[in-house]
Order: sequence, then C-alpha cells, then structure tokens
Amino acid sequence: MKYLSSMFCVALLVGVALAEQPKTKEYNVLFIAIDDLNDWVGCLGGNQQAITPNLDRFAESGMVMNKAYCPGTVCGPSRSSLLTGKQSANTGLYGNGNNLKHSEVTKELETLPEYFGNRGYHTLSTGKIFHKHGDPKAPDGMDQGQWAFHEFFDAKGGNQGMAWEEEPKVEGIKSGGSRFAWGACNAPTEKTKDYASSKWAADQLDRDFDGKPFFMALGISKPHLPWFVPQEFFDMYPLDKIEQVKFRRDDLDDVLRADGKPLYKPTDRFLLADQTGMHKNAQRAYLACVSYADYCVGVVLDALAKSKYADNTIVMIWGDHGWYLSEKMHYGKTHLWEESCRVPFIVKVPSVTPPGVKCEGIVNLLDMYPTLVDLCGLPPNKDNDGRSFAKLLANPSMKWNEPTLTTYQYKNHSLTDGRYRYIWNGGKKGGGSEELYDHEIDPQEYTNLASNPEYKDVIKRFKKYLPEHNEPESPRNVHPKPKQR
Ligand SMILES: [Ca+2]
Ligand SMILES: [Ca+2]
Repeated sequence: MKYLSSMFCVALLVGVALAEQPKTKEYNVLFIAIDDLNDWVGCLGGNQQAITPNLDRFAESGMVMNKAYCPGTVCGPSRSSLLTGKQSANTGLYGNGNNLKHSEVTKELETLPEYFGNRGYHTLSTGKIFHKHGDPKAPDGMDQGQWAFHEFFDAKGGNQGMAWEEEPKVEGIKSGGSRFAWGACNAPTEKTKDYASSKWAADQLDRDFDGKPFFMALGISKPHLPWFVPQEFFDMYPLDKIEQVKFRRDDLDDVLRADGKPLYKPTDRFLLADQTGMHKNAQRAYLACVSYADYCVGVVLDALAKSKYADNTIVMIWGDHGWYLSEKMHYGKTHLWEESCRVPFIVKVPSVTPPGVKCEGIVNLLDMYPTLVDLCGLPPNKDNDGRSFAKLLANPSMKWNEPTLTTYQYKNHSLTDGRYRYIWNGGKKGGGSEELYDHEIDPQEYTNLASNPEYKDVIKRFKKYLPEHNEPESPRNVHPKPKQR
C-alpha cells in the first residue's frame, strides 16, 4: 500500500511536471530493435532460464511494458507498420516481400526517423531497423532503409567459421525459409556483427551533433536464425540442465476452418526437432542467442549510462514480434497467438518513467511513433494510426486496456485487451473462422472458446475493433531476396 501510494505521488508529480514543461526538443532518442526476440528475457518472465543481465539491469532503471504487442508477426510488416505509423490493413504491407517504398499508400509517408530528421534531430543508424529488400539502386544492392537516416553505418562481422554445428535433418522435411541450424562460431564476440553494431552505437555517444538532439537506431540481428554465436553463450546453458518448453500435441485440434477442417498442422521445423529429439538443443541455441543479444545491447547501454546523454535520452528497446519454440507445434514467427504477438518492450524516459515498474497497460509497437513524437514535443503526425501512451509512462497504473491489433497476412487479425485474445482468421485459408482465449484461466491459449455461447458477447465486443477496411496486398519485390529475412 505504501508502495502504491508513493507510486501514485511520483506519478502525480511527474504528470504535473510534464504538463508544465515547455514543449522543447530536449530529449534524444535511442531506439533499439532486437530481431526475433520473444519474451525469453529475465524481466519479461517468458522463460525462467533466460540469462539477460543487461536488459534486466536496464529494466530496473526503466519500465517493462509487460503487455506489449506487435502490429504484425513477421519482420517486414511489423517494422514497416511501426516505422510508418500505419497498420498493415491500411497499407497492404503484409509480408516480407512488400517493400514500403513500393506501396502507393506508404511510399511518400515520413517514416519515424525521417519525421525526427526533418524536425531538428540528427538521425543515425546501424543494423536492421527497416526490413531489408533487394534493390539494384541501393548501396550493395540492398535497401536497408539507409535513406531514412542522415548517417547509416553498415556494420560488418562474422558469425561464420563453425566450432561445431547442429541441424536437425529428416528425409522429406524441409527446414523452411531461414536455415533451422545452430552452433558455436569461431569468431570471438568482439568480431561478430551485432557486437560491431553495438560498439559503433556506443562510440557515437562520445560525439556532439552540432548542438542538435539525436535519434539513434540500433538493430541487433540475433536471435534471428541461424543461431550461430560464440561458444561462451552456449556454455551459459548446459544442455542437460535445459528445461524443455511444454506443449500439447492436441492443441491445434480445436482450431478449425470455416468448413470444419483443421486450420493448422505441426510445422516442418517442429517435426524436425520432434523427430530428431532436438527440442532441448534448439531451445538452448535460442537462449544462447538471447544472451548474446543481451551482451551486445549491454555495450551501448553501459556507454549511455556513462555519457553526457544519460539523463536526457529516451530509450526504447523492442523485439519486432514473438517466436514459438514448440508451442502450438511450431518453431518460428507468424500466426496470431500470444507467443508471436507479445513482444519484449522496455522503455526509459528520464524524469517520466518511475524506475523498476512493470506496466500492465496494453500497448502496441505501432504506438511508439506517436509516443516518441509526443514525448519530444514534436507536432503530432496526422498519418499515425497508433496512439501516444506518454500518459501511461508517467502513470503506469492508469487504466489502459483498449484492444490492440496484430495482423498476419491479408485479413487475418488478432485482438487482445490483456484478458482475452480474439482471433479472426478472415483470409482465404481460415474463411472467417474464429478463436477466443481467456488468459485468466488459460494463459497458454490451449482452449478455443469461440464456439462456446457463453462468450458470444465477448466476441461481439472484440469484433467492433477489427479493421473495417483491408487494403489489398501491395506489389511484391521483383528483385533478388536478401540473405537475411
Ligand atoms: Ca524479426
Ligand atoms: Ca487448442
């Protein structure tokens, strides 16, 4: 109670301070993306085995958004949405092949870094922030969103040269688009790509930017497949100590298409891990990559804490979507259940976010754009679909549970208000079939309640939040695919 009332006072004071502050561009922004990181982070609690001291330490000084969701469950659409500020249903960007520069809806929009760059900020970036697309006109034939920043550093580093490697192989089963393989690379951590990106970002914090505030974006590429990181990160997780993730083999039986046939079946990667008995090996490799990503992020967070920018820099650390590791008989992203919709999201706004708080408000990565604009005193961007949660950051216990939307491909949507998850499989495959899960009694989303008449009103309430319009898919890339998706 004492804690609650002091929290309330802090929130109240901060609220007053915010209201009285002149709208100036006093904040810098450090924007950190971690590719394919799910909630297997100590402070997120998705897997108790995860060793993430740097993110956890940062969370103690910032705020964990415990119920944060992505706008899309694959890299391209999620990143395009949060960077343009628009939902997939409004842009037609549904897959990794849809370049936002080729969509009639988005090609002229000011993306988040451009919005800051055009309004007095110096913008710089390294690593994957925008989704990569093959483009003959871009440097190295790759559009990485370089055009959105004043400076772009293309970090090099090797995760090649294997000390050992594992890959589950079963005749007749393919591993899917990205190689489902892992092992220890020979390169020392200091010679790997994510370390190089983080070190570059850390070094920039010694600079001045001609008196301008900065917007710096850092993209970490692990734990994206393939899971090749130095041995020391595998050594953190002895294989015989790994606790395997629980899943139910009958879990997909209650998710049916409109014609009554099963909508989903176990994926090829799941079958590979299952039939070779390599679930623990795969889960250990993901954990190793999570700890590697955490180590790299620590380099820039430590540098920020020691820099002159420590007290006037907003930090947002986010994963672009979740990842299944055997749940729903799947290894990977995609689909619309909690495991792929929920993302790690840690925020620190000096003098606004009370330290060490876990916030249960429902936020979407789509909301980052208007929130950063709001916090930095820039004029609102009328094109943004999301909403600013700056108020929530100052007062994390306030009610903030409007259903938030996640989309996967054309016409498939998922909504959650923190209690329920409603899924509308409106695409061709699902034919309008529905799912409903109640997290109060079923946090693993095992039991689909959509056909239970007791929940008719809940579904009715959620349906009102489905997009009224679903923009047809924008043109796909005609250029060669980039190596990493
Ligand atoms: Ca991703
Ligand atoms: Ca089920």
